[in-house]
Amino acid sequence: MLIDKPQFDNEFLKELGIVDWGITSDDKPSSWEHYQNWISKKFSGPLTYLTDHRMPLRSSLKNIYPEFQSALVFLFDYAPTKKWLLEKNEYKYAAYTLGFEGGDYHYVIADRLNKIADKLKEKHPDLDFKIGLDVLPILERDLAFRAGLGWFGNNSMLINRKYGSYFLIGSLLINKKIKTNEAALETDHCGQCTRCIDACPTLAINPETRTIIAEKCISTYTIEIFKDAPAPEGMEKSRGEIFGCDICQDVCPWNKKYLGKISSFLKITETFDHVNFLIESNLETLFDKMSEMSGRSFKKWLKGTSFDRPGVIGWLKNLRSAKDHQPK
Ligand code: B12
Ligand code: SF4
Ligand code: SF4
Repeated sequence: MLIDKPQFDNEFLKELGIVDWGITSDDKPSSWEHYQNWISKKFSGPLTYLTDHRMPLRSSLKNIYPEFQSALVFLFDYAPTKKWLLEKNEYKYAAYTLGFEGGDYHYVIADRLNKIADKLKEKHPDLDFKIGLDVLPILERDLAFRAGLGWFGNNSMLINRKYGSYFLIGSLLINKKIKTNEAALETDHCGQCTRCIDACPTLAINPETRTIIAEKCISTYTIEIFKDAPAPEGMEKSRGEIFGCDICQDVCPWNKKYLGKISSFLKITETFDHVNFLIESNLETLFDKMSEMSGRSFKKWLKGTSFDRPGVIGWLKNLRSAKDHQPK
């Protein structure tokens, strides 16, 4: 069944932190071959969830949601938090970790997407939907590309001409076809620029494929490795990142342009007040506190934030590596 293009007023979108959104009815990623090449070159490194039985599921949205007719794709901004961190020369944490009121974006953005679905259901009570937000086997950058929201940068980020790349991508896959033209696809605006490639301390960006060599990436090392492990070569040239890495975004002119236009902002809710402890503490304090914690008490402490993912062993590995590789 065909439905009219949904209209969301600006105030509603602003309240949800959405800076842009788009629609696509194309269930197949345009960059499927890039993904396959990436896997065959073994660039996925330790990220086995990208190579296991879920890999072929990414070839069509219908594999995970057979009723799929359209996707509404939203960009959830965290640039004001990035600006706040940059003003403080604070690089310990990737900005997305703090950009959603200190909470784990998987919950915060899922709530927001549910609010949008509720709004759609007021008009279309028989609407069915599935939330796309990191967890399902979907190539989400490609989905946003098909919805006309940006291009794939050399750093492999989805970049929007107006809003740069400090946003997360969340989508609603719905069982209705929307009366609208397919989005015009964004063209490449990296031009001759190579700033992200030059700035990456661990040489994790492959310029030919415009993808990341996951095992060299500081983001992989600090978020996805849950055991003790040596840091990637070049870590000493980092800025002291201990959870996630924004270096290849911070140097991007499209981000600088957008940051120049906005105000800095950080909001941590009372629920996540302990996140303030993380921001304010130095390496030694963090190390002392965490080395006394059991795995269970650590998870309980950071529950509901993005920080609990690598567990206490993973965190101690990050802190040890940060101590051993003080920025030069
Ligand atoms: C695994 C993963 C990672 C891994 C691997 C990242 C990678 N680049 O492959 C690690 C842990 C390193 C990581 C790090 C980060 N991630 Co991550 N990650 C994912 C996840 C779960 C899957 C990505 C994936 O499938 N990778 C496989 C590669 C091959 O696919 P891809 O990255 O989507 O790249 C596509 C394009 O680059 C395109 N492409 C490449 N070259 C070319 C050339 C041409 C001509 C064309 C047409 C296409 C094309 O093809 C690829 C396949 O579709 C997604 C969520 C999701 N379900 O999609 C989030 C996601 C990509 N991550 C996200 C974020 C925010 C980050 C970090 C910024 C977090 C941080 N600050 O530490 C960093 C950024 C690192 C970087 N520069 O990419 C966001 C990106 C938002 C955006 N604006 O792009 C996503 C979409 C999560 C979300 N829901 O918002 N991540
Ligand atoms: S996130 Fe950091 S380590 Fe990974 S590619 Fe970007 S700059 Fe390099
Ligand atoms: S830094 Fe330059 S090359 Fe890298 S993504 Fe931004 S515009 Fe593209």
